[in-house]
Amino acid sequence: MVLTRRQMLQAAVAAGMPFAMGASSVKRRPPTSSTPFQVPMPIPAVLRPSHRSATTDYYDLDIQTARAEILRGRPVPVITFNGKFPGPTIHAHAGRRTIVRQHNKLSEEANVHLHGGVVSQDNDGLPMDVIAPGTSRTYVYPNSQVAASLWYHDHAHHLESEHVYRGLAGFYLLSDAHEQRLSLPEGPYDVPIMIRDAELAPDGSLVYDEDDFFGRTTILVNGKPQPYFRVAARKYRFRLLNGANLRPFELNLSTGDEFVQIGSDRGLLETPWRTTMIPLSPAERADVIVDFSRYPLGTQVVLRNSLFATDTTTDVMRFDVVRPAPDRSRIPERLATLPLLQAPSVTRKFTLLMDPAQMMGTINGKPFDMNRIDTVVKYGASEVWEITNINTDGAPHNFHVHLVDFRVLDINGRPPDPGQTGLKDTVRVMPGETVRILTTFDFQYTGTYVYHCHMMDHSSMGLMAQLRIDK
Ligand SMILES: [Cu+2]
Repeated sequence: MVLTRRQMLQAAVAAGMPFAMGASSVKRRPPTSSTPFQVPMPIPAVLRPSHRSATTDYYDLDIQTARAEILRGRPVPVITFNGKFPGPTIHAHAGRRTIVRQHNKLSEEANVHLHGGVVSQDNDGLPMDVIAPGTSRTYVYPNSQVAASLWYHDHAHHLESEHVYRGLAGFYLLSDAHEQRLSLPEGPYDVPIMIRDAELAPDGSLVYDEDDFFGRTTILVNGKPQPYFRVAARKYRFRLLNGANLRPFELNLSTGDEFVQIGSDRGLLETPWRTTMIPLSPAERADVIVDFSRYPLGTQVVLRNSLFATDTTTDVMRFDVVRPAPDRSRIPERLATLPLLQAPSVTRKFTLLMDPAQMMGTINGKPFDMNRIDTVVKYGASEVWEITNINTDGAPHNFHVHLVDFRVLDINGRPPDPGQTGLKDTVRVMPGETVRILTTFDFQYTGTYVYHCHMMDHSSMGLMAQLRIDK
């Protein structure tokens, strides 16, 4: 009998092997896995507005198939915004509106969700609110929130997972006057880095095999496998985004040196957090400063992953320190003032489960149903949500709520690391963990939104539910 990878994993789990052990028992090196650090890391191009008014920047994006060289010299089909893999970066500024007209040139539905955006229900790109093939849709983003590293991606239900996997994702970097006054590294020294995994066929094309965590053994950074990036011996700000469908990362530097984390999902931390390890589950962001002035020219510093890491998923990318450069940027000891936590009036409990035998994900025992509202919240209410990963096979989850940001109170009763104490919209929930978050539902809008696991294979298989905020 030939076992599928899934059956092998289930056998490993039944034998009491933890998830990570399961990984090593079934891992295989795909024929295309290449030597790391052979290609430069591209920086996604910044999208230019189609036009500007006194209050608004207008953009046009085509959702279209295209070809990309994931492996050098082998163009393969991908699904893109404007033909770019990953999509172009949108720059936005608080107080100025962004309006994006999306043209769906695919032969199937798609839509666009601004992850982390405080936007009305009609502009949120909810799973059932899709752009029919051959039509256009305009999304309005008011940008009335603090500076943050956001991103946009497809969210059409049952399609989002494969669409994002094949390339429908890009950065949306929102700045504001406060952030600009801080003298953080900027311009060419402020670099978005989207990290994900993929399974590549021998011809270099993307293989999408639903929920196949262990098959995705190639790490891509801004669309290229384990690239290198030439840096000056000075401070850089990196906007780290986990753009993977399933894979959580724990990132470190090969020198053992610290990152200075200055921000998380929804903006700056109150104070910089010096740490040697950055955890990043799918859709989470971490803004970090790395100071390369501490290294002699010629130094190579590898960004590494230590979570569920195998021989091909340990090295993420390499920074090569190649030139001196002046540096007037600084890292203030006070970055932001976060809103005070409000006393909660409601506590709710949520269990997250992915049942691989049924290929079904559930929250509180129920798979997603567009005709069911699972949670009704009063506008302005402060609530604690207690989220438990009840998978017993070692599968990690995470938890994302649209519209709002939240604060992580504790993880299994222990306070989170300082890097997790800022404004969050996605939080990792490892097997057996219970994470308590607190939010006040006063984000300008009422209406229906969703909350879900952001391991997109899981959400597309039902690990999602609906929230209605009532006046
Ligand atoms: Cu999940």
